[in-house]
Amino acid sequence: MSDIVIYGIPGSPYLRSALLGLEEKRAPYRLAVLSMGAGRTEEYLQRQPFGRIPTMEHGDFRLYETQAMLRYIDAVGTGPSLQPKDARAAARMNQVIGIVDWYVFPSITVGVCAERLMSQIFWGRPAEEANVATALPMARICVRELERLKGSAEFMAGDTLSIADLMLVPHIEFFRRTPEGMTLLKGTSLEAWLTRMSARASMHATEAERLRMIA
Ligand SMILES: N[C@@H](CCC(=O)N[C@@H](CS)C(=O)NCC(=O)O)C(=O)O
Repeated sequence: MSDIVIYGIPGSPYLRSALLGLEEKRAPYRLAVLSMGAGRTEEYLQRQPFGRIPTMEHGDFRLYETQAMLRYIDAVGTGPSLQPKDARAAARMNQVIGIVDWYVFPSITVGVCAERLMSQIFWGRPAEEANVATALPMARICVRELERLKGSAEFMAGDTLSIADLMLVPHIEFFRRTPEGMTLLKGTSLEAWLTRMSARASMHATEAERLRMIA
């Protein structure tokens, strides 16, 4: 079987999640770097009709939606499983994945991180304070709830690394680079989890600057 190809733009948290899965599973892959705006081209919309990043190709099989990619990578790759067998841990993993897609991404990533860290690149303007202020209440709930769900476990869904960690960590890593994220995460067990996650080889291998250099 050919290598997995992932299409995306370095710096995208969802792209990083997919790459983290490939690195953790030590699956051979190639990153096809897209330019800014490529997600809107006819060619890309054939791959992902919603214009979102990343997408995946494995031989003649094409896939989008990051959590689906991670489940596929887990199934075809070798190494320890990224999905708990225990029913409750698996449900917790799925719950965290849902929280990332529905609450973390719009509030933490779009509302705070994109405004604070990317507004010039994305929109050619400084951060819009009103957007940050609107996003913060939801961001606060995300941090509080993710902490509660993790409890004293080492990972988001128990004692072993799972897709929940890989989906969440790029967003939280991004968040800690903002003043709001630094304040909200300070001293929490989520911050300690982020520090542990950041020490993993997969996190180093998927740093945006590194990906850009390799590309
Ligand atoms: N549900 C999608 C979300 C992907 C997503 O929203 N990616 C962002 C980049 S991190 C994106 O493509 N943004 C472009 C846009 O909003 O137009 C997935 O899991 O892959």
